[in-house]
Amino acid sequence: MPDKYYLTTPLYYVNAKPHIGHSYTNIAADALARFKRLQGKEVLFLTGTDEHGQKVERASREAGMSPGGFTDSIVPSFKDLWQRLSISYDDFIRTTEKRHVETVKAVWLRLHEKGEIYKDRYSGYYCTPCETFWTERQVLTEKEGILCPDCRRPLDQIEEENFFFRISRHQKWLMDTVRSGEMLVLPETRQNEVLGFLENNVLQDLCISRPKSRLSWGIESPVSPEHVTYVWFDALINYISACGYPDDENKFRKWWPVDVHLVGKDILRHHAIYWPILLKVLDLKLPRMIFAHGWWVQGREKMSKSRGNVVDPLEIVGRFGVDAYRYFLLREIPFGSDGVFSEEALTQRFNHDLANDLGNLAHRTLTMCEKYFGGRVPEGVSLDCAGPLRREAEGLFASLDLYMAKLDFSQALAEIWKLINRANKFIEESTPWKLAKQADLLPLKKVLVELLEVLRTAAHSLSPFMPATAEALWTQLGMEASPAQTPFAHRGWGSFQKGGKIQKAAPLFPRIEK
Ligand code: ME8
Repeated sequence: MPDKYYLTTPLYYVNAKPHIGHSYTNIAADALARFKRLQGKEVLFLTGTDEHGQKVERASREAGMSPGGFTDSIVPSFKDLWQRLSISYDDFIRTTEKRHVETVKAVWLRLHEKGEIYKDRYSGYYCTPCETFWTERQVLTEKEGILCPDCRRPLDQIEEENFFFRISRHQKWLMDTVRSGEMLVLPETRQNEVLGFLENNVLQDLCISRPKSRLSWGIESPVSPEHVTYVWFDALINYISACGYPDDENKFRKWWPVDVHLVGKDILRHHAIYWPILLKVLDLKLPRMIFAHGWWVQGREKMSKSRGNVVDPLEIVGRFGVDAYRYFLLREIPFGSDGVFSEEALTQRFNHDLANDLGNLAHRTLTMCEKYFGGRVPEGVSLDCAGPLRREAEGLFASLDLYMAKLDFSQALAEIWKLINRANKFIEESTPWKLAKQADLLPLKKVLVELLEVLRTAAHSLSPFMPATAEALWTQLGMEASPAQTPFAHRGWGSFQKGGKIQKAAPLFPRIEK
């Protein structure tokens, strides 16, 4: 198994500030990156911003700013949000950076040398919110006018001289590649969508430029100074420019191919069709996996900046806390499905899962340590007196490996909660308050140590998902180091054999009264 793990998020458009949808992909990517680090992998977690194109140019004009000044003013709102949400990215790439611009130009030249591009007249439609070209055959003709088949917003009709990338002849190869699983497209519904698209459409060569007379905010083509690069063609290349293509061969060899591209289902086609074809033509390896997750919706519409129906993550985090927000997004819906964001559902998860299940287990266990043993971990309980929870606690890591390999964050969290709830039940069954009245305290000690071991396992396994909570719980247990620095290989049952001192603090999740 390779020791490196390279994962990416989309590069977000900077036409407006980030919303819940963007935070969703980055929180999922962060949980995965942290999980892989705990598995002992060296991780490159890449995120960033997509700064060129008509949509950003238009937004900058509306803001009365130059495109460069405008993008510089928006990028910090992404970086600040990622910091607030504990997103542990290793690299943040902006498509306006020199390292990226040079790679895009190198790709243009390579395609030109190989005879893979040609100039022709483009006659069709363009959707600025989606930054997508549409042909006459693909658009929706409704009484409101000619609409984008993806977002149902009005299209611009365009007629311009552009460069095209020959992709049509790769259709059969791509279908075979997707079918064989050589490039995994997940979940399965999305794989079927890609295959369905390829079966039902003749792949048209991809337009990769815009005339400068129409759009100046883009990377100039080294093949034609009258053209800039089409924003999608520009943006996709970030995944190789960030890891050194083409000049830093060592870096590129180390990280490429990417292990997973995390994207929303809205941009599946760009990643699962155009991108692998470009890689093939450049003689580069394909992504190992593309995972297209679902959408957070409001009413029946996708939450999006241009529809103006977005929820501000900072506002929610201000009231519920970062980890509750992370937990909710990852637990509430399976990663491939759509979900409705509601504060009622978040409050319910907060009170039920976090305050009652996890919070109470920690609070009750630590209170009993204080009450019966003066805040110390009871001593004299040997490791081999395995109680009923040990097997489940140790088995948890294997289940997590299994579910995280499928990016099933929700089920991974459900497995952790199975252990937490099993431990809560164990308290009821073993009635420690009665055991405390017996002359022989060994049975009580065993129960408490067992519970502390479970809390340690919970903190350890929760650390990719809820890093601050895991740290706080770890500290309350009197543990040293940090869960994020303790590889999963050290599963650690028996950590409390030598006793120790707990540091009980305020409840982790005080209930929210409605
Ligand atoms: O498409 N629910 O950028 P973008 C879930 N720049 N996820 C959502 C979401 C929602 N309602 N709304 C957005 C672009 N997302 C291009 C990408 S990549 C080389 C270029 C997330 O700012 C989701 O990951 O429109 C989606 O794919 C992405 O944001 C789109 O971000």
